[in-house]
This record gives sequence, C-alpha cells and structure tokens, in this order.
Amino acid sequence: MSTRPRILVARAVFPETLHKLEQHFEVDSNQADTVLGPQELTERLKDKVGAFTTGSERIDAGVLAACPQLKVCANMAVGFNNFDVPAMTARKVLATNTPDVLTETTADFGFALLMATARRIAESEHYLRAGQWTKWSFDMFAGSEVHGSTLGILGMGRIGQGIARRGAHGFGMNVIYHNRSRLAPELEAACKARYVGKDELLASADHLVLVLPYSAASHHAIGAAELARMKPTATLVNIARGGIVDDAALAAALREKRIAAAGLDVYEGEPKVHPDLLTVPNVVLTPHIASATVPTRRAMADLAADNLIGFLVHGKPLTPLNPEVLN
Ligand code: 8YV
Repeated sequence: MSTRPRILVARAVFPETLHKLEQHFEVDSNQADTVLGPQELTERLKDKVGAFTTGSERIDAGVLAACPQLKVCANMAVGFNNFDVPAMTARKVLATNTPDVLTETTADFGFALLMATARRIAESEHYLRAGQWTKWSFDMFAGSEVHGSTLGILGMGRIGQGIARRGAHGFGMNVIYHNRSRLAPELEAACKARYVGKDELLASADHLVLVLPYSAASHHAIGAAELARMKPTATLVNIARGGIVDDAALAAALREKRIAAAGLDVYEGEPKVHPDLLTVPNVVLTPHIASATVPTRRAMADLAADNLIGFLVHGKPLTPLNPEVLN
C-alpha cells in the first residue's frame, strides 16, 4: 500500500491540476463534477488527510467529527463560507483559499455586469434574437448613465477596490463605499472612494455593487427595507454570494420598478434560481462566472493545489485562513 498522503479532489478540475497533485498524493477524485453532499463527502473523506474543495462542499463540525485523519482543506475560491473555520481551527484542520489571483478578473466581471445591467444589453439582445427589432424608436432600451454617475460599493476588500478603481479612473464615477471598517487613507485615495454609512450608500448610489463576504451577519443585507431606500432609477449588482440579497424581495422590487434593474451572478440556493427572477425582464442573470477566465481558473486551481502540497509536503501553506493551527 502506498505511503503517500491520501487526498480527495471533491470536484472535476483541470487534468493538469490532478496530474500535479498525483505527483505527491494518492488522489481520490470525484470526476462526476457534482457537489458532494455531506454523506458522500464524509464517506470519501474519512480516510483522507487533505481535501481540494471548490467553494460548495460544506466542511463543518459533523464532517470533521467523521474524518479524524483530516488535516487540511484547500478551497479553490476566495470565498470560504462553505468552511466552518472556527470548527476547523478547534480540530486543528488547516483551511486555505485563493485570494489575489482572481481579484482583477472578478472586478472586470463586476464592471461588465454593471454595464450590461445599466445599458440593458441582455434584454436588448433577447429582443433582437426574438425578431422583434423592426424599427428604431427614441426610447428603445434607453438605460441609465454609467460615466459620471455615483458608484456605491458594499464590501471594500480587494475586489471592491478593483471595481472602485475601474469606476473612478475609467468612468469618472463618484465612488462611495461602506464596509465593516474604513480603508486606510492611501487605499481610499488609490480608488478615489469616500466612506459613507450604509443608509447613505443605499440612498445615493446610482449603481450599487455587492462584494462583501457571506456570513450570518450579511444574510439578506439587501432585503425589502434596503431596496426601499434605493433610488427608483438605481441598479444593483451582486457578484458576492447568494443569500446576501433576499431574491424574492428583489424580484418584487424589479417587477414593480422600485429599482430600475439588477445584474446577478450569485443566488440563494444556486444553481437553482428563484423562479420570480426568471420572469422579470429587467435583470441580467449569469451562472456564477465572475472568476471564469481560463488563466484565472488555472491560477486558482494551481494555488489550491500548491496549498495542499505546501502544507502536506513542505509544512508551509501559501494562503492559510487559520494560520494559528500551524503553531
Ligand atoms: C468560484 C467564487 O468560481 O472565489 C470565489 O469565492 O465565488 C468563485 O470565484 C466559485 O467559488 C467556485 O470555485
């Protein structure tokens, strides 16, 4: 029997990533490309020391209790709400994520979704494909202005700052943000962003982009009450996590034109999408692809693999979330 560490790759990844991992580990890989539920995940993880996860597999106290050999879980995602980090730390299981490598790509996509939403690109394309374009008219797909407008950002981490820089420097937008803590002055200056309270953010933004991490505290951070504070001409973009927005409340606000439009890449309960969102025209819906460029997905997969190799082979992970377990 091989003495190499045994790991689980929980979901289909690049063949090159598997090959890289196989140089160091005995790899059990879920080629099915489905998210392993708690039962199957536990079954396949109980004799492993490491897991390569993709942001959806839940690692919680139950899984940890059933997998006593587990030492590390490397998420191929910057978000890590699928990990119960305190429970992992208590069990001395290392958690890693993939920060930085996806920042600019994800900020590009956030801006693309903002543009598509404000300028009604998806809606007008559907109209054209459906053969409905027979004449020009003065107000056909007239949207909202992007340049010079007020860009609001909720959650001002690396990706939020990337969106702020694009807005301020590329489109001359007036950038305001709200975050748990205020940025250092030099970071605020770099993205020409002004800190405001959440109420002012909601009331003043022409385009509001959500880039905050998901947690119990951010669950439904945008619900009916928050939507009611926004301008009727405003657009909302969510590239953070489903669950931050109350999708049913958003669909109602869009249908009743209480806000102008929304662009969503993430959903509560994805890949299921709230049925009401599928029937309102003024929303652009994409299937959680903000980090999806070939180079970025490769960099994310490489970093997750290098975290497993770094920790299990060399004792040094690259981007630990709970470095205290290394002591
Ligand atoms: C991933 C993401 O595509 O990094 C994140 O947090 O949401 C996306 O970049 C997704 O989590 C699957 O890995």
